[in-house]
Amino acid sequence: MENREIARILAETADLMEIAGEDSFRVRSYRLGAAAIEAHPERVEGLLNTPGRAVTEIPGIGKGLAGSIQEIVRTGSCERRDHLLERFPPTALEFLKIQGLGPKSIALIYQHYRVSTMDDLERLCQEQKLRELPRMGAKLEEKVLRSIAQYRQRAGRFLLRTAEQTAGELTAYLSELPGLAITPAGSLRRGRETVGDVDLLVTGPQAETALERFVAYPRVAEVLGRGENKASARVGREGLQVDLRALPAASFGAAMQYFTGSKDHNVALRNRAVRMGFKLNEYGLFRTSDDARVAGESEEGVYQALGLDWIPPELRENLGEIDCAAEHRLPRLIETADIRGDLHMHTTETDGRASLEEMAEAARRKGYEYIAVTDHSKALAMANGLDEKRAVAFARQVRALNRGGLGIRVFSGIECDILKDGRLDLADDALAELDLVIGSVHAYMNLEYAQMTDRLLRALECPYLRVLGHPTGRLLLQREAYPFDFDRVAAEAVQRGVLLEINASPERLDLGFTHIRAAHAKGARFIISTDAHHPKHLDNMRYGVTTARRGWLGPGDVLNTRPLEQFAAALRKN
Ligand code: DGT
Ligand code: CA
Ligand code: CA
Ligand code: ZN
Repeated sequence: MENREIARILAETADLMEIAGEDSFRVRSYRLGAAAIEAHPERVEGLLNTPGRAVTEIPGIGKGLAGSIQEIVRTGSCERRDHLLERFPPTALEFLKIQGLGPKSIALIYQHYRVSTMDDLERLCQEQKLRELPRMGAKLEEKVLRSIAQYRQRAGRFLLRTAEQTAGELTAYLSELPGLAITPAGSLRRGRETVGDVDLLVTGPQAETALERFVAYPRVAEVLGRGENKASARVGREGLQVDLRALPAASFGAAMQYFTGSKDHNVALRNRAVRMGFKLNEYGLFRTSDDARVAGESEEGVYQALGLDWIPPELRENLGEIDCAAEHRLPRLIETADIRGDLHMHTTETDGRASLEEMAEAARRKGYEYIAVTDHSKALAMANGLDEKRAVAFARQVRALNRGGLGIRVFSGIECDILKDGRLDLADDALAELDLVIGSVHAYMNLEYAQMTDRLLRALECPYLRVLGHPTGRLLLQREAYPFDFDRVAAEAVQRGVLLEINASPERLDLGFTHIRAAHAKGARFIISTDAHHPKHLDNMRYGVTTARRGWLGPGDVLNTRPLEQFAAALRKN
């Protein structure tokens, strides 16, 4: 069992305990425990199986929690969670995903009404029954209804990271068959931030055996279908669906093209083929006049026969890429190898899990030339954010560190909260001491459209602000972007030379690709950064790069592709 899975079950237990009104101290210990396990660099299951070692070695894990963790690794759940799941309908955990409903409100709703499904909850709001409960009103009913609609839209989708991990596991498992070529297709290959199901294609002499082997995979929870050249199954505890297709080599390219999609891209491509006197499907490209196969073995071949340059999968959304490919003017997209530094990360000074030196060393090992360390500011009291004095002391510490020959240049930065009224959390003279000021919204996310727009515009007025951090505040599959006039804020950021962050954390990927493209068209420039709270999070950079590619960005659009000297000069210029 992966640490992530253990952490998820602990966090769920904490949520259920809170709904049950259990002691808040104990709830917190489960939640902190979940975070500690998630961030722990070695596999907890391995640790448990090593004689003489115990989970209590991990900071933040006490004796009580250790018992639950052992149970979870052994049985997939723990007694405490099982009891609570019996008391509440299984949808209790789903209700927590509805904005506006915390554990306390959910407990209250359970006490007063017999609700067990999302439909029940929706009906309660429509019948205006929520407002009969203490501290609930018409506004909340509206909010819950809106949130239920959003919930339905994202239900059944998974983070790109989850899809990538499942595909990776299966690829390793199937690769034991000799001569098998395995390729991801679908939204996973296009790098969409969330994925409905994983599409995998295999070809080779053993392709049919691969279907056999796939349905026998130990983590397959349910086989959904098994045909001659296709099998579908739900994999893992999350129940992510995987479609595996076995294909002959002669049409592998055409199948890759077809099953990569998107559907809109395929429809446009097929229309182009028809106009040119061809027929295009997953078996190949055929001349209409005599049914002769013109292409199909390779994807490049298919595009080429249609008079097109090969189109990177990230661009295949029918948003102008086909015309560009016809005119040979597709952009050279940014690649992970172009990135020379990471500019947003946290340390033990606030809510990170590693020291400044450890983060710098991890970044150096990745081959970066520079990093900026950007801990939180004081408004984020829970994270022990820096006040002016600590921020200035930190800048000094970084200057001293750089004199010591770290093998990587460290810039002193801060992720400064944008307060409710748009002022930055720290005074100008402190911000002036730092090399890089990122401004982010972490609280009061439910302001009205106009007020949120004004707040962000006001933040951009601060002369020390260099980057707008995770600019829309979305959390994938959990929280929508806050409402504001994005075009106006992006235009103002361009005017003032403020860069927009593409936050590479797989839970955020904010900005998303449509916003990136819109801002790019206005002349915006970007940074891609991981927001790492642990050295291993530095590896998330690739998700940010994929999102930037989906936004059509090249290396020149992203400041942290610059070599150190150029980058430092660009920072100073402001
Ligand atoms: P997802 O799974 O919802 O994240 O998105 P996709 O794009 O992976 O969609 P999926 O798994 O339903 O299908 C994989 C690809 O197969 C899709 O991107 C394009 C192709 N495809 C599926 N259905 C159709 C269709 O009705 N027409 C065409 N032209 N292509 C289709
Ligand atoms: Ca799919
Ligand atoms: Ca599929
Ligand atoms: Zn942040």
